[in-house]
Amino acid sequence: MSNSDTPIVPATTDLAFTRTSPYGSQAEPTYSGAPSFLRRRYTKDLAGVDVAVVGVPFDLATTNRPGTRLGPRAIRAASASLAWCPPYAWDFDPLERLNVVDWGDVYFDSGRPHEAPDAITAAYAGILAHGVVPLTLGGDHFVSFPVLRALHAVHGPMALVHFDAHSDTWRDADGRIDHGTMFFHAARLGYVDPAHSIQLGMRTHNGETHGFRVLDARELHAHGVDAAIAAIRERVGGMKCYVTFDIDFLDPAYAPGTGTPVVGGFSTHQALQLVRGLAGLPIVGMDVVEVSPPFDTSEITSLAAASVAQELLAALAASRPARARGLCGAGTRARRPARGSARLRPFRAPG
Ligand SMILES: [Mn+2]
Repeated sequence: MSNSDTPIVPATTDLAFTRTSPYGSQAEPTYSGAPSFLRRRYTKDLAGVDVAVVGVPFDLATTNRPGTRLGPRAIRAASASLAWCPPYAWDFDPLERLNVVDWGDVYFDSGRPHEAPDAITAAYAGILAHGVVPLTLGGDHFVSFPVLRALHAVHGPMALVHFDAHSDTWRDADGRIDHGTMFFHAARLGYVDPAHSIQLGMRTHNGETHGFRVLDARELHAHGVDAAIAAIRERVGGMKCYVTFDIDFLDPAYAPGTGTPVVGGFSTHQALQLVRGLAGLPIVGMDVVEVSPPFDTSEITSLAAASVAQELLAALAASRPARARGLCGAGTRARRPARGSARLRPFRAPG
């Protein structure tokens, strides 16, 4: 807290319904109130909105442990502890630059699982008609497929930036609903352009890359975060891109609550650094998937997912112009940034 004249006093509760401005970070008791993502307004009204947070509680495509249908709710709950101040590394509050709302969850009939993909795509088509960037909370990783299908109808082929322990490009028959094959289908159908796409963190075998650049776990561990960021930015170029973050990119020590954990992964610190490196890319959609709360411990995984999602918002906001500061409640400490700046707070060594 740098606003020494502003005490950390919760002004109200249920900001999901009671907030008076769509902008800014505002304190609310972490343990109470309606748990919208980052305490944003809970609404289906997307007029003037920049980013719609959308839950897709679908976990019928998982090949191992289920439970990610409970992911959106858990990520929202964990995000309550992040909502009172901007993400630490940045010199601005992304929520002062972006009008972000929580749209709630996509509905589908769990008794008709094969209809779910079309239901998800149809819901996103309606959301995208308002010109928003969707930030999806999964759900298992299959949900990226119906979301990409809706985005492709608006934006055409996209670059995919994919963090995961798994490539999810294993060959598969048309129409199968599987959380390990949807990027094979997405490439085959032209939703994503492998020549501009990059997959990071893989540590499971797949003999085929289908033209994707695969920066696997060994290469990422060996050459580090900065080299990976350079590789991402070179690969994407100026193409519109979709960022998908499977929480199992993280090592199980940092994300135990997931369906198909694989050891030898990455820390939350490394993940946040990588996401910061996406600042300025032309992101048209993003997701954080595969959080399975029944396998989580102490909300480690859902907090990691909420933090990655918050950092994705900052990466998107970094290239947006600063707007005049709105009403900021207790807990806001961001300084007004220069127009269009994308600055990280400088690091100063102690002493
Ligand atoms: Mn995975």
